[in-house]
Amino acid sequence: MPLPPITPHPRLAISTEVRDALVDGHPVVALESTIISHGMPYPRNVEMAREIEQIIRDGDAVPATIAVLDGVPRIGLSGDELDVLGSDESVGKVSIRDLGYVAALGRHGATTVAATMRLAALAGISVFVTGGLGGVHRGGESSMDVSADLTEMSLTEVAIVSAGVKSLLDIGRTLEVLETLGVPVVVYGSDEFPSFYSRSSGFAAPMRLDEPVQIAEMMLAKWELGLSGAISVANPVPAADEIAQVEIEKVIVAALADADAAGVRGKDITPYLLGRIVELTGGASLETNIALVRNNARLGAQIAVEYAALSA
Ligand code: PSU
Ligand code: MN
Repeated sequence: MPLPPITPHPRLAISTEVRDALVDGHPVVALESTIISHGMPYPRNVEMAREIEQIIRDGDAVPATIAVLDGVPRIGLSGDELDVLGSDESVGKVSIRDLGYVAALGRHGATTVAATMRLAALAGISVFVTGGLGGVHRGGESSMDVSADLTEMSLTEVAIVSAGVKSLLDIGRTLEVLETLGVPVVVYGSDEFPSFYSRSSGFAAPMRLDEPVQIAEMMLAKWELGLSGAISVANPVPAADEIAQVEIEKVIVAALADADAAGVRGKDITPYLLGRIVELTGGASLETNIALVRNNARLGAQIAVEYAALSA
């Protein structure tokens, strides 16, 4: 077996399949695990995780789902390990600040966008697919509840494909913070920034590209210029699967009121709201959520294939 181009990081456990792909310069797509453990109910979460991995494979790339198991950051998981993440109640939500803690204590952790990005970059993976980004929460200008996903994007060299930012966050302030942090936001094939459940948000696309190869060229150009940090690629949910903005807005307002009444704060807010929105929409939001992740997986694989070709 050929040796990896760089010494593998001593704190990471990279699966054989992912390591071989990285050594060969084959396209690899990282996937997060908070969406599995804290973003969707069991067993749909595990079914989604397996299906997404298959979509990436069908797109000629290797999937690398990332999580912490027994304190070890793992890059590339087995089907059984996905099942543990989806069903074991002891799996915590791990963002950047939590990584050292769960690693030292030997715990399981589902990694957020921020933590997954960092681990993907440590492993040498350049493309990452998720559902929605964290951002500035509504009222964040006084609560200061701003996801570490945003600061991490200013640091880590990964292209991250999402369906935009949910309107349970403050989309306008989230876009402003990303601009301040120097993070480019590229909308794929649309002039409007998407709001996760909907193709529209009321905010214009800061940048627009229509071809995966253009996104790969932008990755290369940005990073060769020494501009570290991520490229946020926002991929609007397919029209057939979207929930109209006016409709989801009513549900979000109700869910936010419920969170307030229940006293939910900090890292528990996003999982709580996602669960409540699924209940209030009678499951429709879950179908939209799964559809948009599928759509992101298809685009992510295409970008990874183009980027691998350009980097060869
Ligand atoms: N948005 C979703 N589903 C999710 C998340 C966001 O539609 O599962 C998760 C992601 O892992 C994201 C995290 O990184 O929530 C943000 O949490 P916080 O705001 O606590 O940083
Ligand atoms: Mn927060």
